[in-house]
Amino acid sequence: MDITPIPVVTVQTSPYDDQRPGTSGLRRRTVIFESKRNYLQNFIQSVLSSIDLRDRQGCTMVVGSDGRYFSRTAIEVIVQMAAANGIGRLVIGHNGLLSTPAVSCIIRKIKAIGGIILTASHNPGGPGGDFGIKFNVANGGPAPDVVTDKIHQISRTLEEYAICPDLRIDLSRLGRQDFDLENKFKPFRVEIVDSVDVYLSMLRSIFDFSSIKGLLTGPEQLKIRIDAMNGVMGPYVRRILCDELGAPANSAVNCVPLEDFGGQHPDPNLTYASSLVEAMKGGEYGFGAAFDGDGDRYMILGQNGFFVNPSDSLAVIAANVSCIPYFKQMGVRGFARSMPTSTALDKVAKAMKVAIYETPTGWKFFGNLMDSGRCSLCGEESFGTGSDHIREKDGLWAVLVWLSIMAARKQGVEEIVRDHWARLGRNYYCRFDYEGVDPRAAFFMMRDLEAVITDKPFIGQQFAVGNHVYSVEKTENYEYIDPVDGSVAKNQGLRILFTDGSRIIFRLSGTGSTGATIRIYAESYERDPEKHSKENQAVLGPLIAIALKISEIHERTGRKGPTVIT
Ligand code: G16
Repeated sequence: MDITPIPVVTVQTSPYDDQRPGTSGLRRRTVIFESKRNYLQNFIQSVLSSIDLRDRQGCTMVVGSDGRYFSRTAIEVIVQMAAANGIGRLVIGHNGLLSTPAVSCIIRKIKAIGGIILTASHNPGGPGGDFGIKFNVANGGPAPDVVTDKIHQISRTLEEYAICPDLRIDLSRLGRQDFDLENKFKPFRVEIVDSVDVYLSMLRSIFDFSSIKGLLTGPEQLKIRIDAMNGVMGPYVRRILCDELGAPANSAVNCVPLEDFGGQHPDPNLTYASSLVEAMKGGEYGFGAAFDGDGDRYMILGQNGFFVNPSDSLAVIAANVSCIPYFKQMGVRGFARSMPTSTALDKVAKAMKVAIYETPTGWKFFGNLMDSGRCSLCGEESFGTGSDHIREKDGLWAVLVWLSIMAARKQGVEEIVRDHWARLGRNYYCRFDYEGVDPRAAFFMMRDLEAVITDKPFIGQQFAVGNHVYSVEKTENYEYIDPVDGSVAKNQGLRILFTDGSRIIFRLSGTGSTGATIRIYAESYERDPEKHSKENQAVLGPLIAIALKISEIHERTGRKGPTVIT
């Protein structure tokens, strides 16, 4: 215990009007956090003030980061401000590192009031990249709209913040550090914990480690290649997949968390994880996976680079829950997917007679469903799958699910997916992203498109492309009423449903840091197994052509094509 009490000071500040959290947290260019006076402090004060004073005093919070540039500075400020705002204890990952799923796991395990995760997820990092702050609540999940609205309200009128500028901690020293403060909130304790331990013991209780180990080390050993993309997952991959489950050390690449992710985009998709894709195409490995910066997103590849679309991954996992001890023990209460995620999961739910929920994009919407016992497994097209073991999507958990399924079914990735399609049909699916679009152009495009598609004559309209005719069955600006608390989320995406089950969806992303990102999602269902080996583009091309035509996206944004196609 330090002997001299540490002073608590109040600092005058001016509010910002752009601190509304997006789909998950506040994401901005790093330079904004670094150079705009008190930009970080204002947001942290708004987060802390959003917690009722009676709940805040003496409570415990979890803090972690994906290791990106500016995280250490931000953690120091958060520690100083948490102490000054009456938080009793902070549990922080060793060297500041904790994956987003690990934060969710620890919040639940130690019954913390919430947690702060310093990450801009899959966005690039470094001084020229992005920085972000996620705030998770007591259930371990992202703050729901009612909380983020409150944070935003506070941030718009904030005039001062409280801080202990002299308080210093050592992030590299495991164990407790106690501080005596010059105010009524004392003592203040910081606990530096191993980044992997608690999360690992949770995974042990969910999976049959010996069966996965058998797959990775047995006589017919499955060769895997795991890419941690220089993000936070490196230590988790090494410890869990290599040390615990026996995968050879050279199965894991890019496992040292780097402040700028090695100059790369830590986004596990076919574009940004291209080196993994190339390695898998060589045929040497039977299973490949990559994670994003903070470890909640994942991508699965099979031998020769066979890509598992995230919506299919969710559906395959749902259809094979019996391979996982956790689900065998807990049973399956319901499935959920975000609205733009393909309806492949719905086919599984129907076959298994399990309830299915459709929610807006954003993991926060799954929280109420899981807390109320309605949902056991959920996922999104944006490379996220998870279950009610925590309240975040969980990349490494998904990898262990896949390995468990492969061990139980004694099949490769492609075989499992093709069997699934043969049984329930294939949902061809793709997403076009237009990043960094002028926000006004994006706004007006969406506004006018809504007027076009919700105009009565649009229903029943037929679009003939090639030899296919698509008839519009239903259109809407998607709105969600939470079945648990009745809260309403409006404006969650424009969708056009066709009579043959095809869908086109338009949405503005809530995770970009500059300009607007327009996403177009296209989906088409094919029951006939004879037609399951077509190129995505060939099947979805007509739908994309319709989408481009009715939105006039290229004309209105000045773009010639999308930035990324998934
Ligand atoms: C966040 C949310 C996800 C959401 C994704 C994409 O993920 O947690 O629920 O699907 O953003 O959102 P948008 O389409 O609005 O960009 P992450 O991994 O970025 O934190």
